[in-house]
Amino acid sequence: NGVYVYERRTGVPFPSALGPSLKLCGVGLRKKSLIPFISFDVYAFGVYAADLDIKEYLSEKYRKFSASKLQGKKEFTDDLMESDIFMAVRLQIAHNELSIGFLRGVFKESVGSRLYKFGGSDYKELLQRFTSQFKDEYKIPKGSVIHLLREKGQFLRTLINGQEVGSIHSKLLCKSILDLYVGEEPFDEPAKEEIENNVATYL
Ligand code: DAO
Ligand code: DAO
Repeated sequence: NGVYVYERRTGVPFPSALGPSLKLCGVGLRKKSLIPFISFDVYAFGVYAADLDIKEYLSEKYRKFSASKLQGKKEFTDDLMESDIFMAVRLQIAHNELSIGFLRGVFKESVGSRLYKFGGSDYKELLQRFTSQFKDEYKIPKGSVIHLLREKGQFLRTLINGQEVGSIHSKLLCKSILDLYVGEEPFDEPAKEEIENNVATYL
């Protein structure tokens, strides 16, 4: 509907809604450090969730709490990550010189650590399926937009500049991806707080 929220450090605009059901809950920045004190911006992100799904899955349990009580409540974010709520993360690449091979390595490390944290031993095959979606021939200059959709039934669907590159049915993978943004050690802590607050307004 033409309303945007801007990620303040990169100036990247995020539509306040995606399609008829996904509402923007928070925006943030994914950085990557190479050596201590030296880091660069990888992408700006926006986290979206279907407001009606939040109501359906979380209202009964959490409606009685104020937003400030829910802030930092691990059970609340765990339920958000595990319920069958339609969600999406929209990423906009903030850097011009990133090769797909380099990014694949970065994502392998982050997503791999979460798959291992939640899934234990047999995570390698799933990680391989996820990262092999990002083929060397894709071009992702600065400004490229990637959508990671957690669809009903726990499918993780990936779109690069509007083109679908794959869909993987795995609750563990969906949870692991969302954990990067709203879990215990998120990429951007203030963004996580903003997401928690906005999700609470849909209860
Ligand atoms: O930021 O470490 C991370 C995890 C990001 C999840 C995967 C994002 C997919 C981006 C694909 C771009 C390259 C083709
Ligand atoms: O801009 O890359 C793009 C394509 C738009 C993808 C956004 C996904 C929104 C999904 C909404 C579905 C509603 C049922």
